[in-house]
Amino acid sequence: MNDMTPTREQREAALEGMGCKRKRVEDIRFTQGKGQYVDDLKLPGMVFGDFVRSPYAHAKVTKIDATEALKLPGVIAVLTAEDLKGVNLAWMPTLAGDVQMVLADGKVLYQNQEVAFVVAENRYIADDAIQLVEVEYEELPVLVDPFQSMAPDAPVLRPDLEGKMEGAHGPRKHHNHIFTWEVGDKDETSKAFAEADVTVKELISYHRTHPSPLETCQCVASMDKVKGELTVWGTFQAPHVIRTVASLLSTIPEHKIHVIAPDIGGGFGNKVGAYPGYICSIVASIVTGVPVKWVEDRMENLSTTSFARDYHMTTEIAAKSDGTVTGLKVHVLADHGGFDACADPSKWPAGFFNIVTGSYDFPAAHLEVDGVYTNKAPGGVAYRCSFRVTEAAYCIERGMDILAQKLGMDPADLRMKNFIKPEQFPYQSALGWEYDSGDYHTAMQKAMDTIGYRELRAEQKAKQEAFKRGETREIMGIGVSFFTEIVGAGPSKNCDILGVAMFDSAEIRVHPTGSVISRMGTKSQGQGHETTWAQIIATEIGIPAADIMVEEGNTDTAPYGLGTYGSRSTPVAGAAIALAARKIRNKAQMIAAHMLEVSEYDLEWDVDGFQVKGNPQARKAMKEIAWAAYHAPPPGMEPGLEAVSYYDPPNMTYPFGAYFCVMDIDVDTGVAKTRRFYALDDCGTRINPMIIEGQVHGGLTEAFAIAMGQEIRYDETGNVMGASFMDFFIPTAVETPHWETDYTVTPSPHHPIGAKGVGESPNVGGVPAFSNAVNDAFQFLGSTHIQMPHDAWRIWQAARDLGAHG
Ligand code: MCN
Ligand code: CUM
Repeated sequence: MNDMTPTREQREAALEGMGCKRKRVEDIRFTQGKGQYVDDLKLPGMVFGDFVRSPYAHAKVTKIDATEALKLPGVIAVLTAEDLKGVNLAWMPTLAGDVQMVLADGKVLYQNQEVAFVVAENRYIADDAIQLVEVEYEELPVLVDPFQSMAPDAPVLRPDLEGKMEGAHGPRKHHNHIFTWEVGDKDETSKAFAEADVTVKELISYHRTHPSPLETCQCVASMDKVKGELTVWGTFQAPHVIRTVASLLSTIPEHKIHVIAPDIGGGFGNKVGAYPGYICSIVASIVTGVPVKWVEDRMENLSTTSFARDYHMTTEIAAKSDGTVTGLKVHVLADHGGFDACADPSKWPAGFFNIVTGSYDFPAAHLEVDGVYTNKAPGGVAYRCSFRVTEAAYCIERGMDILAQKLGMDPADLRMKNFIKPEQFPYQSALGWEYDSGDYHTAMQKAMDTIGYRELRAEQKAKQEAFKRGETREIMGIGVSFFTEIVGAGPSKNCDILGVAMFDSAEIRVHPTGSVISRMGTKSQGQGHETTWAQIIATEIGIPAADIMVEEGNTDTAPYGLGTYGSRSTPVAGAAIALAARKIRNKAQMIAAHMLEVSEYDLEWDVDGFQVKGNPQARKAMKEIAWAAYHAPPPGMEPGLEAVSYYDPPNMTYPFGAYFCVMDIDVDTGVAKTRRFYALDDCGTRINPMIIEGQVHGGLTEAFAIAMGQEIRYDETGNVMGASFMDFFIPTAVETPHWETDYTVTPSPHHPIGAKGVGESPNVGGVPAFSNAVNDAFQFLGSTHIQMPHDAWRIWQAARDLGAHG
């Protein structure tokens, strides 16, 4: 070996494979303003579409007159529900098994609902024309409170469902009822409650909020009437699903539909669903024969395109006097707005909310969810949530704190006592999940030691006494949160979207010179897939990540996949990538054996090539093997070096984490300052520690926003408050706390590289940590539960109601 021969460590470092803090390759274009987003697209002859929207939350639409609008120079068309009926698209199916108006068909069900679609030469003309479309409304009684939805005299929101007492998920109890979803053993649970030493019960509400990505939802639809081909560029988290849905709805054959998701400026779940803007743009392009662009503004995005949460969870826990939990009972009232357009796998009307037993060994549990209609925007689930896992984590983590308070126990100790033990994995939960792996005690202990938990409790106690003596107006809260996530939807046995199983895919092609193009069925919106997917391939086939190009989002070139949401990309596509790479490595082994004139069984893999066992000098690097694959493959072997893998996961993955929030609250102003926030995450094998840290920082910032103020609120007439960034809390660097991150590694036993998802964990664990901190601060004044969001005004009110203002 001469001095120039790289060492094994150097060869390994050159790969920038799994475990490497590789810098994000996509940022080279993003930070230079060179990303290509939908709105950057300018096609010859392209026109613009925009919506006439309803000012009322509930009204009959008695007349739409576009005469004056059509007279405005530059206006090309005005589409209404009547026009869409001609192509059978006035209503569209939702992912949740409901139907949704594309344009108001006789009535509107929420403020800013789409009433007509104006198509004009440019956006300015379209906006002017909107003012000229004359719409007559007849106001109807408005229903905003989900607790009133099923009152006997509640207004009928959905006359189209009148008399239909069977919904997509079973029987309906009332004209505004959508579904009841029941899981668990009711009798067992009742028995646990009857025999309990201690029980607690609380209504824990998770308010309505919105993912609000910086880039709003948008698309460009272009129908080539000569070829009969439709191309749609759009902000799609799941491009293939959009293609299939577009084909089913339009009857254009699927191979003649090209769906392209270019760079996406944040999704956070907002870009999973199908919205009226997409349908109207497609129809308008079919009608006009020119490309039609639709770009939402901020208010439209916040007030109509999906929402998140709006879960009202009556939570009961039964326990022994020593703190051992024996039963959990949860009833959820779920506000779905005017249409049930929740984005869940088909069989899961409340997502994976039945992870609500959390990290604890509940012998018995029972859950019931009722979905109801109200005069609010449809959508739901989306916002860094893993299909209602964030609501579930909030529910159980608040619940455990409330139980600790009743028992007079420390909330961290109560959790430790009830954790599922390492030897219990794989663990069967009372509500039907099989947790793959976990080591909760180790994670919790590490978190407590790092943050100095006992010292903080001592400090808090001293502060409470000082407060009572009138020496300070500041109180201190310590928020404890330990979450178990469930990500990786999902196994075809129980996960599908509109009947398509939720597998994912990867295709890898090694070129003759040893560089690689790879394509996946997922679609990054900021998660850094171009960086991390290359790292998996680099480790698996020994080609440097820098020589591997990752491409997502073009349905013509990428293998069919179900997209990116529910932190499913690593658990599902990540596995497909590893398995496709292993197919390549297997073929490479045969080629290397031929080149070295040995049996393939005499070879072993080493970093970036195959070597003869016991004679490492005799080796062939993957680059040499790639060349041979194209010019001199072994006799009888097909040339080329590429592979495709479709992966149907055997189970979900269950990441977990221990989060602690230390907060100081001024009772006179209601201002809460986060002194420390510590987040320990376990997502199994870590592909890129820096990307994970970025994901955690982002998710925690969103958790902070949600817990501390972000809200989509409605007044009693259904006016949506907070539909602009003036009112909707978006934390900047000024408000955002400093994040301390940490980790443990408990690999997933069923995932080819042991990795679990992480993208949504910080939101799932973060919200309860913040809320528990606020609640913990006020406990000593006799408070049991303060509802979110905890903005200064509401904290001030809570302090006043507890008599803290003297
Ligand atoms: N990762 C890793 N090691 C692991 C797990 C993940 O290095 N053990 C890396 C992955 O390779 C990937 C990233 O972390 O680059 C996120 O992976 P994963 O947890 O699999 O989540 P997804 O890629 O499926 O992303 C979806 C998730 C969701 S559902 C929301 S919502 C959310 C989130 O990602 N939206 C985001 N993070 C976001 N981050 C940005 N910047 N923008 C969004 O819209
Ligand atoms: Cu639930 S928000 Mo993400 O699944 O895109």
